[in-house]
Amino acid sequence: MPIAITRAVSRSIVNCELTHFQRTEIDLQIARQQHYQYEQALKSAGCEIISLPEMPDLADSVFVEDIAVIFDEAAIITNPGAISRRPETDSIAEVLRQHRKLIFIEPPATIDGGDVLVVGKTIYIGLSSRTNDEAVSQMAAHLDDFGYQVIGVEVKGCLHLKSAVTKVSSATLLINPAWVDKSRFSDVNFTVVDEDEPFGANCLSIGDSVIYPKTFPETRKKLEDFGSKLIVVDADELAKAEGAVTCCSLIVN
Ligand code: CIR
Repeated sequence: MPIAITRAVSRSIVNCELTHFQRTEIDLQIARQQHYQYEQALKSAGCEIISLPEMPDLADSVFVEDIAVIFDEAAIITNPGAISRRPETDSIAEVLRQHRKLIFIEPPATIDGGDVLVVGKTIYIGLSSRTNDEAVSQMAAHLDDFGYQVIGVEVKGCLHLKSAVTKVSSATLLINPAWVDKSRFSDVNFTVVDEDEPFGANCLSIGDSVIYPKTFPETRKKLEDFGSKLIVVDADELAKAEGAVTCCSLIVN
């Protein structure tokens, strides 16, 4: 059974980092209710949940995806691109140490897990405002031994690579081609987001389930064709903090 690591929404979420969004009011109670619903969705996708306690002073700590990248062979602990997020790494490392050998990304490399898309043995790394070329080099050096190929991909107009493209299944990517160049990905099929739903490219695929936000009904219709079990969640409140459904968990298979 896969394990999903989550962390409770911080009471300081209103002070979250924002890159492409204007700050709008975030209702903590609603954000926590929606996060609870997300954890239930992870359970119905077959995960056991490790729900970590709130970190009151770390505004973005609910977005655990950015702090690690987990492979069968090891877990990479990132050096997050936003300085405010670097204190999140110690406690995630402590949890993952029980499941995997740890590898640490070191400065001057910076990388957020939201910029890492693993498709089989190919690892696409978004070159975003959070993730730099040095991180691509360090990831390649660490992961080459395990047989992975690491490819840096330019991202524009959004926070992370996985704002622009995620996996619906092992062979199909859900993509917003305005933010990332489709031709950078090989041996995959694409489903393109509805043109009125640019933020709809982030889905979380676990086994034969796909967790997807309520907010993007037209793109959702396209996902229904895949025969995956679609689990629809309300994720609007944390979306105001520039977070989406992959961001709020780390999956240990
Ligand atoms: C940040 O800017 O770091 C947070 N406010 C949002 C992080 C979302 N994480 C993700 O897309 N993986």
